[in-house]
Amino acid sequence: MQRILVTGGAGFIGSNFVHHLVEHTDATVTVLDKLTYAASRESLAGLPEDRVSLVVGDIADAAVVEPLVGEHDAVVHYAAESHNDNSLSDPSPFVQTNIIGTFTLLEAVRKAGVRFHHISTDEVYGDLELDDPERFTEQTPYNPSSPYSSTKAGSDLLVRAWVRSFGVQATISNCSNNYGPWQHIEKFIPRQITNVIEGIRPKLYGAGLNVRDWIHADDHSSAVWTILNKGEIGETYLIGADGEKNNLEVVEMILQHFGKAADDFDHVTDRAGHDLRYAIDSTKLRTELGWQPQFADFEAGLTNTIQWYVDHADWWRPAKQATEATYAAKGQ
Ligand code: NAD
Ligand code: TDX
Repeated sequence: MQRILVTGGAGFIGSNFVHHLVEHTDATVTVLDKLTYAASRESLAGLPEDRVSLVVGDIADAAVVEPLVGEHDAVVHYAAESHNDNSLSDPSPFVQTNIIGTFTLLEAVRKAGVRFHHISTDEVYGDLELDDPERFTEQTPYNPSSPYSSTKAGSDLLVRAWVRSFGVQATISNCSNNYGPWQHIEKFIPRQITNVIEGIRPKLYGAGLNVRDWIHADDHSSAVWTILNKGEIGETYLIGADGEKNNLEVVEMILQHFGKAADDFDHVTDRAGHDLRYAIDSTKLRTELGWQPQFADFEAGLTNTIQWYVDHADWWRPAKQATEATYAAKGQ
């Protein structure tokens, strides 16, 4: 599998995957990315030009997608509108990119006979009670809550139908919450790290008891490469690293890292329809394909990530004021 097309490869997790391919494989990579507000060319800077190229374009534009897909051996599809809060303010680009964009890619891989891997989220399963002993598995019924997660669920179902009806050679992965370098500062962990650096108190939605199952983006990348190479066509794999933490615990860790008092944060307006808890059982991926995460210690991974944001203020600071103004207008 030598020529790989990575959609959304200038975003947070997609760019991590491109770095992973350059470091751990001999594949050549084309990134197809619309360069929305969430993208960053800097995340791809310094990669070898004979291995990685960028095409700026929209995954929903068949005139761009179809010739490009035909020149590759596999498509790994990360491109999406990815932020729940934005999907509550304006769902329209979520339907366009996540559903129409995925449909456009599926038609292209169907015509060209190209292998497809679809990146999705655990949010398609809805949420769990805090004291539920069960975690999400590949058998959990779909029950998405937000415009974001419902469009991701819709895109997953399109992939399943294209496998069954047209014989498209596709796999799907549903991963839990990622953290690491290059994540946009609208997202929870980078927002709170950069708040503390800027002297702003962290902002917790509601009581802060909602639980997320954190995984380092590098572990997500190694899992996707494993599935692309060893996964069974038509199968879904859940990706997670047993990293459950509630939001309050994460904010307290960040405050402690900077030597601040544990209660030096604000409770703000809760997210509408806020999912309570996500938790992944990744037994299938571990036992059938032999994958294991490398960042088992969340606190160590968080410390590295904090240091990365300290060292890369030139990258995120230009977006900070506008990001906070958007939240402030919503009481968040
Ligand atoms: P991101 O918002 O950081 O990056 C998305 C990228 O897609 C950006 O570079 C953007 O420019 C590009 N893009 C958006 N619309 C496009 C279009 N129409 N055409 C071409 N490119 C377009 O997102 P992320 O957090 O890196 O998430 C990547 C994927 O992983 C998404 O599919 C998301 O659903 C999934 N995922 C994310 C997480 C998480 O915790 N962030 C967890 C599980 C799954
Ligand atoms: O300022 C905040 N305060 C806060 O308490 C923000 C931005 C978030 N939160 C809470 C909401 C969630 O419970 O933190 C948790 C994480 O929030 P997000 O970073 O917005 O992530 P989430 O909504 O869980 O979705 C993420 O994981 C699954 C990604 O954004 C999705 O793309 C992915 O599918």
